[in-house]
Amino acid sequence: MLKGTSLLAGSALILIAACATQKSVAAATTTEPLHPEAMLIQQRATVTQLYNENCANCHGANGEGGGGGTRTLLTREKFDQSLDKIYFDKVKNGVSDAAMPAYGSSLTDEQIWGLVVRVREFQGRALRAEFGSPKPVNGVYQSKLHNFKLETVVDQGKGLSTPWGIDWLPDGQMIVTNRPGQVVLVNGDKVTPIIGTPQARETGQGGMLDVAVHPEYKTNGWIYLTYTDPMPNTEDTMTKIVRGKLKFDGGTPTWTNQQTIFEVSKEFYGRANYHYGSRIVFDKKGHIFFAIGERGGNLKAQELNNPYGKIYRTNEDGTIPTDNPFVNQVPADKPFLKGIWTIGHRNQQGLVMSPTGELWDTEHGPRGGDELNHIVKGANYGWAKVAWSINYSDMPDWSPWPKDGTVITQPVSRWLPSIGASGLDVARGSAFPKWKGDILAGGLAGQNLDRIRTDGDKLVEREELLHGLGRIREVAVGPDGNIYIALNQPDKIIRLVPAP
Ligand code: HEC
Ligand SMILES: [Ca+2]
Repeated sequence: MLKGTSLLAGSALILIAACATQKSVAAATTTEPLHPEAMLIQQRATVTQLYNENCANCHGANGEGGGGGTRTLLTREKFDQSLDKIYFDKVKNGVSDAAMPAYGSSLTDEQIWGLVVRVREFQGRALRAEFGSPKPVNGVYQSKLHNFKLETVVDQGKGLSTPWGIDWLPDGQMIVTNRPGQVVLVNGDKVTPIIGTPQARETGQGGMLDVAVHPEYKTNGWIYLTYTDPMPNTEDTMTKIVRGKLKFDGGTPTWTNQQTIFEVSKEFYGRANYHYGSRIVFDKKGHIFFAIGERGGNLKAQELNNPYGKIYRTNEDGTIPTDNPFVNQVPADKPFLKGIWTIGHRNQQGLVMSPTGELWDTEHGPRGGDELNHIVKGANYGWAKVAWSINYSDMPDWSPWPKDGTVITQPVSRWLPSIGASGLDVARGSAFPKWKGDILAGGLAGQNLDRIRTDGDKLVEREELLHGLGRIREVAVGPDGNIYIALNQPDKIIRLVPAP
């Protein structure tokens, strides 16, 4: 560490180094306080600076090890979330038999956690470079439990544009949302726009979002849509949910009978054009669940006086079940908040009700810390009090463990580094019997499809099935049990089908 310090020019970095050096020495010898200016600069240090000044000298510039008797951190065994807390504790308390200093007195918990995330970023990059992506052999992907191949369902240039949600009508036609605003029917590879769907505003992450066909569609004809609703004459928007029916006018599908299911008061429309959520699922007991993102509200996700960063449960017509967890705690003049089921979410772009009745979400962390959560009535999922992330600015702004006693339900699985979690379903049906009950999760920036097996709230395994084919925005198991994927860049729908 001292050697690293002497190589540096420029006052700020030297002061950070001096601060950390002095402290780790101090921890061993005296309790002399840091120079106030050095302390202040250390408080403002980015994770990159903290790593380079405190850790690189022993662990190498990218975690490859070699200095101070360290071995490489870049192995598959070490790239395991069950070690996250162990790593945190080792950095905080030191490794006495291995000459690793303790940083608990010189770095905050947030800084130490940020360094663990940094190590995860090194590992993610190095392991991808070393092992690459799942690759087909003669068109067949060989995963642990099933071989599969990919088929194109709707190719590029056939009428899809940033496809966001997929569901099926009982006659086998697919219904797909295009984020710029259209909702389309897909028959074979023929794409037909539905006339008269609500006007969504495509802005940032917003637009036409999810679609869900009622499980009793044959008898009631309901289709649900979530979208970015614009406030007229302003830039303000908010997630809104409606349902409607299809009428076929001389073959042209037309949206009719629209009813509003979820709409917040105008004071909650805002200029932020991100973190809308938004997925919608049925529990087949007369309720829907849907996810509304935090809309840039951060800690507002913790409060019951606003709609941001929550998962909701309402009856299928939008009315409120009397046994919802917060009906008596939300402001009386904002009845739409009575639908709140859970709090503390960030941007939930995956939501699924498993065939056994378990509700799961995936949501985006900032840099690192995308989450798979088991959603349980009334629980708090932590944002923005805690997170498994570094901030986009490279500042260590969070640790995963609350210090103020708040009870947080932690993710069952987390992605460090981030995948941009989006699209979630549970494998079922006869096509992939050995995957039955496994969670299938997609990633945008990560361009990955992961299969996740859990045992209660414990992660059993996570296997990457696909990587690098495009941004995966939606994952949906079809009526045939095949696994359909909406890709963005290129904009198309593909499916996994079993292969010998
Ligand atoms: C003086 C050298 C030294 C410095 C400085 C140092 N470490 Fe270590 N660290 C070690 C040694 C030695 C081990 C024992 C494991 C090994 O063989 O690599 C270790 C272990 C670890 C482990 C646990 C690895 C495992 O597989 O269990 C983590 C995580 C870690 N260090 C992170 C850091 C971070 C983050 C910093 C900077 C804040 C840091 N270390 C600073 C020497 C150092
Ligand atoms: Ca969380």
